[in-house]
Amino acid sequence: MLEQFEKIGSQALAELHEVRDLKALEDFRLKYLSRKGLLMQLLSEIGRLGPEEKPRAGQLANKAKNEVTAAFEERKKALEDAQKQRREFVDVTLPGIPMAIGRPHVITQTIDELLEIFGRMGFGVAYGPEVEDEWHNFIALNIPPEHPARDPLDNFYLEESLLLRSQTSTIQIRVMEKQKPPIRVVAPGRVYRPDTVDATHMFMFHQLEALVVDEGVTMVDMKTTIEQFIHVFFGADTQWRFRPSFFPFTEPSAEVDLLLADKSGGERWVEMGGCGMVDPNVFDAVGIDSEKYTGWAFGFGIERLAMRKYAIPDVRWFTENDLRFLNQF
Ligand code: 2NL
Repeated sequence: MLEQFEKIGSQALAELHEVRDLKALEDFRLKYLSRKGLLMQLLSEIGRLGPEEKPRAGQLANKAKNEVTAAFEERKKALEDAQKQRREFVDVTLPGIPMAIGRPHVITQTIDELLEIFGRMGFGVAYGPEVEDEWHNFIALNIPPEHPARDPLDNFYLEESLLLRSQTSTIQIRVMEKQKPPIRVVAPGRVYRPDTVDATHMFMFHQLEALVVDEGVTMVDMKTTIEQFIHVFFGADTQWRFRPSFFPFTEPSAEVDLLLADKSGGERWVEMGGCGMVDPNVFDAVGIDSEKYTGWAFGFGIERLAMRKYAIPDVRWFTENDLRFLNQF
């Protein structure tokens, strides 16, 4: 009986030595240490021994139980630590998780393309402030105080006669104030008008303006430049037309229309922007000799250009930050 106590103890320790995972450890616990396990059975049998064997048996049984329990706890901790480490292990040889790479917004891409095309035709680039004074936004552009374009309800006025510019012509005025002819420049930028937002209107959009001033500049230069641009940007077979119009800052003036396929398979003329020969009053305002110099200018809506080129039906999509839209460009 006494040898059996020692045998079971060392047998348990030997088996525990072979335990490699927590599942086997649990099997081990059930076999030896649980209420019906072998070691507990031995302890319960002590009661049936004679008085001369009992103390020694109790000693051995308790020693075996304590040793096995201690070894069990040690093993358990070791296995749990190993498992935790395995969970935290980083395999540096695995391929990395690719970073999501961003891209320029479709409007930025369009502006880049416009600057590239006009750059190849010899145009420089100018920028200007989005908060403007009435001189650059209206007065120098020959827009008188009573003109409807100056209506407070049609502009974002700030304090002290400042406003968010309603057209990028303000940049061209600033260019002509600083620089004397020859001038050959395009000006991209944001403009602001309090329009009710729908598929074709926003309170903010982008414009590209061009301005050419030199001696002997005529409407032929304007028409040729616009045609070259349309053929490069939209394709050489794109049809377009001038339609007579009026702007306070140009005389004569024209709207530029593109011929586009419409939904029902037909065609229709759509407006892209306006242009014209710089009004002599504008030259007078910036101190350029209107007897010596002539010039032409246009203003195109950049959203409109992108919408026509990529068949985008709704101007609101540009500012919704929906990646399903943006990732297509
Ligand atoms: C439109 C019309 C236009 C201009 C902008 C311009 C600038 C100066 C002098 C004369 Cl400094 N003209 N710019 C000329 C004609 C039309 O824009 O409907 N844009 C969307």
